[in-house]
Amino acid sequence: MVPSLMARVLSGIQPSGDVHLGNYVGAIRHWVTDQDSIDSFICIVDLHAISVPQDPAHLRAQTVELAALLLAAGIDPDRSTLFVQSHVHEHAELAWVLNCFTTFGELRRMTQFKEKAQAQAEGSVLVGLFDYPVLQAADILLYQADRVPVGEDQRQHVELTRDIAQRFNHRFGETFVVPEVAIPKVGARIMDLQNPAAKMSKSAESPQGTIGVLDSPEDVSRKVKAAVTDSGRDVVSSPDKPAITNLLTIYSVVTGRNVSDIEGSYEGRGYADLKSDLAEAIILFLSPLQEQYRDISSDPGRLRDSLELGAQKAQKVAGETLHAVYERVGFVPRRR
Ligand code: ATP
Ligand code: LTN
Repeated sequence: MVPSLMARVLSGIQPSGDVHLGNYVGAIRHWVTDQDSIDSFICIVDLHAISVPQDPAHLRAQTVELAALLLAAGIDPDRSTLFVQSHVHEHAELAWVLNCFTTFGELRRMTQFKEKAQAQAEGSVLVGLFDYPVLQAADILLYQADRVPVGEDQRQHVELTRDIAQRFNHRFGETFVVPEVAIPKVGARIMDLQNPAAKMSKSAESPQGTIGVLDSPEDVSRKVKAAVTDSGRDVVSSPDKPAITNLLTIYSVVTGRNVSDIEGSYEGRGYADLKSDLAEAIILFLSPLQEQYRDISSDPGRLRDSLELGAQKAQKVAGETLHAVYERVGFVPRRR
């Protein structure tokens, strides 16, 4: 296997909020299956997380939990490069340089910033929140990533990354790979159990509608039973039945059966049967992941070793890129 012949892909995930079924089936599972065909870098973005206030102990615990979950899901630290952003100081350093090649106007136009800033009084909007996309550009450009898989809401940040890379390359000669945005085909988009019009999300107001991958069987049953349903009583997937459609999608994802097959087996039965079977199916689906998670969490030394290996592999690539950048912008090299 020659890594340089495989596409390099960088994924970022925030250690804020509990990982839910949507994150798992929509993103993490793909990272696991793609490990053999791509050169995968997976970055737990703790520097980004502090762009909104965080409790230190909570942030630390969430970062460790996310790392353990990714390993439990099957990310192999030998095949993929899994690391914590703050372990690789080159991220913050490149972000500074890129700040000097990004305009105030560009950042002011970022939709995510506008939305998040609008929700707060001006006096409390942090500069880090404004600068968030530049740090994201540094994450991507340090690794010379060919592709960046993100949801639609992050497209604008990757477009900005491309602009910054092109600007830098134009001024100083080829330095960065200009990355492509990869928006995954919608496929299984899991919706909130309490509001099937909104996607299941870490930042949802009510945790009732979100199934955490570490939820206990009791919590899963309770949430599935409390899920909103549609009028009527036929178990069918259709545009006028968004709630039942979502339950059937989840059923299909966790069992591998297709939706029409599942519909067939509920002919003449009602929503209650569907819900109790679905709860069982989700519990069964999550159980190996939870078992692996417990196993990995019980050995903090091994977890730290995996993250150390990831940081070393990441830093090797990041260091080379930063070195080239420093040279190009005119910094005097340090005597080795
Ligand atoms: P937040 O609520 O803070 O935006 P989130 O739950 O939407 O968080 P992200 O961190 O934005 O999660 O996304 C992590 C990954 O999970 C992305 O690749 C995203 O496409 C995927 N993902 C998030 N929610 C869902 C969902 N409901 N169904 C399928 N995939 C999802
Ligand atoms: N902003 C992204 C998280 C993120 C990211 C990245 C994604 C930070 N750095 C680099 C891809 C590549 C989010 O909120 N999902």
